[in-house]
Amino acid sequence: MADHDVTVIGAGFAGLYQLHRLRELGFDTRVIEAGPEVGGTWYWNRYPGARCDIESVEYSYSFDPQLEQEWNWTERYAAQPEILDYIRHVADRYDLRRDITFDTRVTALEFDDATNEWTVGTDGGERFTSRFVIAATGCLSVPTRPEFDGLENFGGDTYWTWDWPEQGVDLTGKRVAVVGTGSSGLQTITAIAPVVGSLTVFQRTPSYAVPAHNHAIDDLLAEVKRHYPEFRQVSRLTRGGAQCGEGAALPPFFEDLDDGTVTSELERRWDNGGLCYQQSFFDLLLDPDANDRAAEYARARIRAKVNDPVVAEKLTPRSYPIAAKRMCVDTGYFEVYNQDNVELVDLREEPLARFTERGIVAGGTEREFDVIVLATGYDAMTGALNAIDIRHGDRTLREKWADGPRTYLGLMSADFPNLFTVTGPQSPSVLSNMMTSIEYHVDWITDLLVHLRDRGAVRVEPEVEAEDNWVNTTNDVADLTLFPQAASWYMGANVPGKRRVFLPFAAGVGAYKQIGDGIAVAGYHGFEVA
Ligand code: NA7
Repeated sequence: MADHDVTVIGAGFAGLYQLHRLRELGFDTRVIEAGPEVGGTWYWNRYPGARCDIESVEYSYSFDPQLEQEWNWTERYAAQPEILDYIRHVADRYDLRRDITFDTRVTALEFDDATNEWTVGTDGGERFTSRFVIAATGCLSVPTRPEFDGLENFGGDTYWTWDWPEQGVDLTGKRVAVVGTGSSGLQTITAIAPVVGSLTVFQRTPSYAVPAHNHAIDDLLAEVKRHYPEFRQVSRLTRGGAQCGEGAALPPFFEDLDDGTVTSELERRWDNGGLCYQQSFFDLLLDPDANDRAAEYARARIRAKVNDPVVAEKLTPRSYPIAAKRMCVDTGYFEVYNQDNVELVDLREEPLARFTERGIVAGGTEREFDVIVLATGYDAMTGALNAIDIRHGDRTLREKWADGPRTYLGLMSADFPNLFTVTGPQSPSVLSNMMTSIEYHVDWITDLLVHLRDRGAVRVEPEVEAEDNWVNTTNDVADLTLFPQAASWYMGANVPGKRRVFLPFAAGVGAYKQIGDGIAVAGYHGFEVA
């Protein structure tokens, strides 16, 4: 008999909820967490200004109506400390910590056909067996570490956004460089600009960023709480797992709108703020004309914020369709460049050559700094799984996925039985409100484990044909969209040597739920159970 029924890897939002569900149902469950605390991405990403870009009323658990009613978010978009408080509260409220082993990383998984169990190996040297393993390892949890020439020679302080010191860093009056202008870079830059002595931003690609219009949410929260269950039902059937203030209404098709309405629709969305701008038209990521209009409107709004037209031009994204790379949500980012002590270095014009003891050489100029902040991103969606030596027989999952991930529903991979991924590749995950996707996957996996237990089954895996069909479907959907036109982490394009395939399932959370529900109702069609 295995040491545990289920091993869950990771104690972020997904791992905690998975533990709660399984324990309630009597499964002996153990969670292994690399960090010293619960929270996953919200534990590690404590850089200045770190904030969620999905609204708080949506980015929260829905499984317990009492929790939903009792927890009070303070802002429309919650900052990292408040989200971490919430996760800690959940861990304590449901007494989850007693089944979590902290400061321990799963390094190896090996499946034994004779026992239908996984042997789990950790970096602490422990080995134990588990009937099932659920990887709740996060989609953006393994940072890339670009090989910057001479980085180790820098004599000042270097910080990565994903590993910011818990006690914080005093940047008052310091000469600071930031490399990277995705969400992490933008948020850091905006937060530190008021206190630093000088700030130099090294930008390779400008980001489309929509203003957050963040504010206190007392009234909105009270309103949502009055009908929270119905509110959640609606969110689960939307494309992005969040309503964008529009309820169940679908966005209009671009070609159905006259010119004036197109502009007013864009203006309304932009002024409301946030990622929902990309919902301006249903076909914004399908129709190049729709995308061009939304992009041009965004560019004009961005340019209008920056006083120096040369700097404004450098900050204006042009090289890819809007929203084909993850958009950012900003709280005064572009206005930072109106400060006299802020410089933007466009790495396309002035390539980054090397780091030196004193600073950074780009475009033949050495600039000197006290502190360098690196906000250079993640090996998204497959990084955490590929970091574990996952073996069945003479094959590893890494080898199987060398040309891109192969999964059924983003939940399992053929020939790797009894191993599940929460928000895995080829599921909507990073294109959605992660909380909606996490809860759906955890509930789906839990139902399947109960189904197996009820039948005395000990093994489940996808049929190869079902998996092939799902891979093709995922690719076909992606090919209908403009997503592949951007060199994004959705495509694996930010990791040297990573195969470029579109990683998430792009047809939306609502469509995915209908497929997933249908497969379950049909007796887990496409899965082999033994
Ligand atoms: P992102 O969005 O991947 O951003 C990373 C940034 O770092 C981006 O601007 C990159 O430029 C830049 N980068 C990466 N490597 C280099 C090198 N070698 N030289 C210069 N610049 C570089 O990561 P984030 O952490 O900001 O956000 C991740 C997600 O977290 C975000 O999308 C939200 O979902 C939450 P590039 O664009 O590749 O030219």
